[in-house]
Amino acid sequence: MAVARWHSPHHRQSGSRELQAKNGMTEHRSGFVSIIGRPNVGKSTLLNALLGQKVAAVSPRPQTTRKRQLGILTIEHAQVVFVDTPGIHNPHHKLGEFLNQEAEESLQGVDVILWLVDSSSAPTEDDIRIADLLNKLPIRAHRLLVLNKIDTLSAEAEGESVRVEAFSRLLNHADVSTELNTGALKVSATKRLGLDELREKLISMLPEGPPDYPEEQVTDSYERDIAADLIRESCLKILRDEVPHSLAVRIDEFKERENGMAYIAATIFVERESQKGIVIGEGGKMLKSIGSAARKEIEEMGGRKVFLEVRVKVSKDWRDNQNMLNQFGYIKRK
Ligand SMILES: Nc1nc2c(ncn2[C@@H]2O[C@H](COP(=O)(O)OP(=O)(O)OP(=O)(O)O)[C@@H](O)[C@H]2O)c(=O)[nH]1
Ligand SMILES: [Mg+2]
Repeated sequence: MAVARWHSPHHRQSGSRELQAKNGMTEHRSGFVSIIGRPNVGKSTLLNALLGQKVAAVSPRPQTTRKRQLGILTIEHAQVVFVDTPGIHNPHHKLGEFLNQEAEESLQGVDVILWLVDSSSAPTEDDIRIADLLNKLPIRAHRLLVLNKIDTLSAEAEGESVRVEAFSRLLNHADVSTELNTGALKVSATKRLGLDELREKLISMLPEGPPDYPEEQVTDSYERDIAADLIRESCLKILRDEVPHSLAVRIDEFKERENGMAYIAATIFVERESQKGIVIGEGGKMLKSIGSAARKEIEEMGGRKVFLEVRVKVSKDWRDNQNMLNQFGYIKRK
């Protein structure tokens, strides 16, 4: 997989493309689309579905995504650089503050802000918080309201329009594209409904210009960072209680072996001794299933066999410990 470092949208090289656009030399469009929304609405699922490949961890639990991540879609007439972000919520730890900051910073300097909402429930406090942020934005990027999970709504059209109305009412309408009642902006990321229309709508909102990234590049994340997220994803899916939120994963070693396999050693950090016991499970059973589910995902991502070794360590209350947050790369950029 082609990977590179995070590039802030502010740092993209846009000079040449502005010139090209001015000269009318191209009808190619390119730009940045931030996907924001409260936790668990399906932002990362939507990103993966739009790209047609998995670059972002996904789970049924909130706060799966912890860092901004680019997903780059290159097609013949356009390049869309999606920014997947952590869910915006009411924070209870330093970690939560970091997550919100990651998401809020992604509102700056992008061409389109895609506000993804969960159509299976009425707007929540977090949705209101996000709408307020969007209404207060000094620089007006295009904003687009998209309803996800329409597969969960009953067949009566009434359910959909009630939801569209409830969410769009939260926005200051002067310059919002909500495309009410067109059906174009109601999607199901898991059932792949409405994605072609959404993609074309987004492209039409981007400026003309050449691509910012090489066509083979699909994300800005290193494979080892995605591997850490996939291990955390498998914990989030397999563990039942509150433990998953107290989890962080560090990759200690990532080596390509001559036989074509990769060797990965990772540590799962939890906040308390009791949680360590839960993650390891009776006779190490739980850790074994976490490791084997993660290994499969990492193998699929890299297209090669992986030998994965995982251990568990306690780092007391790390979610409120700035040093530990730094170690895991949850570092405020400003
Ligand atoms: N029924 C249904 N479920 C969906 C759909 N899209 C996503 N989901 C589910 O919603 C859950 C959350 O998905 P994520 O993609 O991790 O959500 P997120 O918004 O990235 O969450 P955070 O990273 O925690 O902010 C997962 O269980 C998905 O399978 C959809 O269109 N329909
Ligand atoms: Mg996510």
